[in-house]
Amino acid sequence: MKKIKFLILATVAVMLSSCSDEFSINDITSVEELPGYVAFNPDGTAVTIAPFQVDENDGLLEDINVEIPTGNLSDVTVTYSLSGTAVFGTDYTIDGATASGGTLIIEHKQTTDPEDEVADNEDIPVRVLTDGVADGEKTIIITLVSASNAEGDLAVGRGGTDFLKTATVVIADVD
Ligand SMILES: [Ca+2]
Repeated sequence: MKKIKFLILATVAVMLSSCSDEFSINDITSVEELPGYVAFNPDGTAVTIAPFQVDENDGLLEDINVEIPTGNLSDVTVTYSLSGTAVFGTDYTIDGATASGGTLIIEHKQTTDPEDEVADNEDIPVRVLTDGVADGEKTIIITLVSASNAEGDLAVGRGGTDFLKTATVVIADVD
């Protein structure tokens, strides 16, 4: 029994020493150099996001979330474009945006705050409007265009791809 314990201890000791041999200060540097990106926040690990189905009288939508899964070292400004059949100002509004698009600030989370354990993220505050006219279904297409912070530019879409780069809101008519 003692021999087995010794063997286990010896194995652990060898593993620990080999770990420390492989560690280098470059590993820390490479963490900071991970390519950051900004993307729409899907359920779980999905790489696509289902269209948001809403009614035109739903008011402010609270599910259109943009995240930085890789974390950020300072506030990130995200620009997005707007398209689709819904008319800005008539069918919907977004604070701080115009018909062509807007910006979003994802604030750097303070790690000293225990509430801030989730990935850094922010909602795009889309508010749908009812118009009193039976005018059918309309869509808003929100596309992430660019993102940057004090450290430089970040990619948009998951890993800089087209995945999670666009979100669609389908507005059902209630008139
Ligand atoms: Ca309507």
